[in-house]
Amino acid sequence: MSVVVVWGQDYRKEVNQDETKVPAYVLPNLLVDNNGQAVATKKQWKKKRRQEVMALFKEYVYGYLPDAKVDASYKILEQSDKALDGKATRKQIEITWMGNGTSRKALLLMYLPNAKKKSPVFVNFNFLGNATLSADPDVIPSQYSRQGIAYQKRRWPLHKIIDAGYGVATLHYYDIYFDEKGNVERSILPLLGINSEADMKPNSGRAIAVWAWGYSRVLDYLLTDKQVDGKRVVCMGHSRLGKTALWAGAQDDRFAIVISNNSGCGGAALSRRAYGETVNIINHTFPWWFCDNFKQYNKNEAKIPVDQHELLALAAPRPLYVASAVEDQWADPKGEFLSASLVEGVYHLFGYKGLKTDKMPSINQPIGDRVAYHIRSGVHDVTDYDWENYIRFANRWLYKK
Ligand code: GTR
Repeated sequence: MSVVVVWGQDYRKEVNQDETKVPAYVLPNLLVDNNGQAVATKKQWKKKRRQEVMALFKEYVYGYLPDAKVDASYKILEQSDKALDGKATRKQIEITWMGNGTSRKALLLMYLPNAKKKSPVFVNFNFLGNATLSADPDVIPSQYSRQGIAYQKRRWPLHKIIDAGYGVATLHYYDIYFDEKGNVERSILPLLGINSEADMKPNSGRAIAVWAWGYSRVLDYLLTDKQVDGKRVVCMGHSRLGKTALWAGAQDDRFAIVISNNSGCGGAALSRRAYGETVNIINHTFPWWFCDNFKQYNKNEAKIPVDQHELLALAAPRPLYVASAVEDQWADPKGEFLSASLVEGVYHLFGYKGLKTDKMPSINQPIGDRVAYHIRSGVHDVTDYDWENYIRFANRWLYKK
C-alpha cells in the first residue's frame, strides 16, 4: 500500500483497497444529455453531448485556460542522423513561446527513424529531464532537470520504438509547469495573462491543464516538421502525465490516438469508486494539479457532475488505449478498466467496438478493439510490455485500410 503523509495527516487511514468496501455509486449517463434527452446518433454526440461533457470537465475538474494568442518560434539546437547506432535522427529544438509581453522556453527532444521519410510519432513528456531517457551523450540537459544521464532509461525503449518505425517527441514536463506547489509565475500561465495566484479563479486550469496545453503546442511544432507524419501523432502519458494525455487528447483531436498509462485518480479511474487514491487525497497532496472547483468534491465524489469514463469518451471515435498494472492498486486498476469498458456506447455511435466486455481480463492479456485495455504484472511504471502493446495498437489503427 502506498503511504502518503501530508500536513501531518496520515492518508493510509482513509485509503480503501478492499473491493468489498467500494461504496455503491451511480455514474452519470454518457448517453443522456443535460436535459435528460437520450443521445442516439453521432451527430447528437458531437454537436451537443460531447460539448456538455467537455464544459463540465473544464468547469469542475481540470479548469479553463484563457484563449490567449501565443506566438512560437523553433530553433534547432542540434540535429544528427547518426543517433541510436545510425538508425535514427535526433533533433533538439528550443521552443520559445511569447505572449502577454513575456516568454518561456522548452527543450524538445525527438528521435525519428531514418528508415522512414515521414514517421508517426509518440508525444510523451518525461518526468526527469531529456538526458534521463538514455545514455545518448549528445542530449542537452533540460533546464530544471535534477537527475543525470540515463536515469530513467528503462521507461524509454528507444531502439524498440525506432525499429518499429515510430518516432518520439518529448520534453521535461517541468518546462511547462514546475511540478511543485505554487509556481504559477514560472509556468507558461503568464503568457496567457495569468501572472500570479491572484489571477486564478475557481475554474482556472492549473498544472494538468497547463501540461495538456504543452502537448498541443508540441503537436503544433510537429505539424511543421516535414519528417513527421502529422496525421499519425499519438498522445501518450504515464501517471500524472497519463491524466494529462487524456485531457490533451480530449481537447485536441489532431492527436490520432490517445494512450493512458497507469493514470489513476483524475485520469482513467472512476472517482466514485474511491478506491486507492481518492479525490480528497489527490487534492490535498497536489493542490496545484486540478482547478479549485474540483476541491468541493473532496469526500463527496457522488456529487461530481462527471466521472472519468466521460473523459475517456472524449477521445471517441479515435483509438483509445488504457493500461493498468496489477501492483498499482493506488491507481485503481479495476476503476480504470470499468471506465474504459463504459465508453462502448459512444464508440458504437461511430460504428466502432470498444472493449466488448465488462469482465476484467487476466494479467498480461490485452483485450479490446477501437478501445483497448491491459493490466500487466508489476508496479506503477512504463515497461517494454506497455510499449509493445501501444505499438501493436498503433500499427493496427494508424495503418488500417
Ligand atoms: C502519485 C499520485 C498519482 C500519480 C503518481 C505519478 O503520487 O498520487 O496520482 O500521478 O504520483 O504521477 O507518478
